[in-house]
Amino acid sequence: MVVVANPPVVDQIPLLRSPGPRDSFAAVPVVDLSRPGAARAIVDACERFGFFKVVGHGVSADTMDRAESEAVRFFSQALADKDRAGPAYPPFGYGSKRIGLNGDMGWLEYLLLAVDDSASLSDSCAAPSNAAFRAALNEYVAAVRKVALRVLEAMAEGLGIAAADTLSAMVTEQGSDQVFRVNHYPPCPALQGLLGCSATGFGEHTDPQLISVLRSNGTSGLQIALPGGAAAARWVSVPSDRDAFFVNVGDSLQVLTNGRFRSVKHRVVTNSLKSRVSFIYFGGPPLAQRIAPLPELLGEGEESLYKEFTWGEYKKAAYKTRLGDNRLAQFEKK
Ligand code: GA4
Repeated sequence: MVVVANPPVVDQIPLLRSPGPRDSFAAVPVVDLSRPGAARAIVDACERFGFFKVVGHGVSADTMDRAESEAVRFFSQALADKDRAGPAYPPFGYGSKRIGLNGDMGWLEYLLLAVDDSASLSDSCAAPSNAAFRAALNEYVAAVRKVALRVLEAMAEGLGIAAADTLSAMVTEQGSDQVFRVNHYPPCPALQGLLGCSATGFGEHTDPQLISVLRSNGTSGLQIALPGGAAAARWVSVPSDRDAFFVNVGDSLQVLTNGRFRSVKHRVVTNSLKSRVSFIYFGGPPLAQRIAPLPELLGEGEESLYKEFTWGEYKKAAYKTRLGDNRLAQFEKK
């Protein structure tokens, strides 16, 4: 009898070209939230890249460090203990390597958690059960959500929308669909020998919500696609900054602005030596929220580029797609 060993799991994870120094996105737009002019700078960055870095946010290093060290402690447990916090589908809790429901794989493990109306981790998911970890995450989520709301208010101001809370209210309304994700990308030394290649940590995708706010430890790995016009998009590496937040425009915000803001394509490349830990807050609206261009943003005679849909409809459609699919395509008016 021939016994065929299961292929090592890394065989199922696509490879990417390892980033080099020349791929570094030195020109990442930096917005100081504490200074006048932030609103204008945010709108500019959202139009050009759908991505920017936030400093001057006022979140204490303590809040970030405590959440990070508790996360490191959680992920250093034995797999059997972590599995007790899962499976991640449907969809909340601990997950490892499998992303979504349709066969995407990445070199990571994660916690996917729901955030309730009062900005705490939802009690409907018992994971993580450790009280110190939960408390640290709750403190962090409350702080990062405030940053997200300030950014959404600044966007409305920069876009010239009269009601300052037009966008932020969508993620503070009762029943808003807020999600929090803790990602751990272990180093992938198996690939050290394969010259120039790294495992995909999280494959290329856009985020479906309005806005995502990310913070990572000092290990790089995040890349964004710079719009290439007629040419192919160029992937650039975002230098890590553990004291800053990085904001992504999501698909829903692209639609609300009728394409003026870009939903940024991004991915994570695994480091061969160091682990990366990241936290991402995803601000989504209630399921019944209609996602359509804000009337204030439509010029005379300008029509929506998209068919009408609710966030619930978009989310349902998103979960049927593969990570790298263009999810908005089926909602574009031809
Ligand atoms: C991308 C943004 C968030 O991480 C997420 C992801 C979700 C998941 O991991 O379950 C999705 C992905 C994300 C988009 C398409 C679908 C759903 C995996 C996937 C293949 C939590 C989200 O909301 O959408």
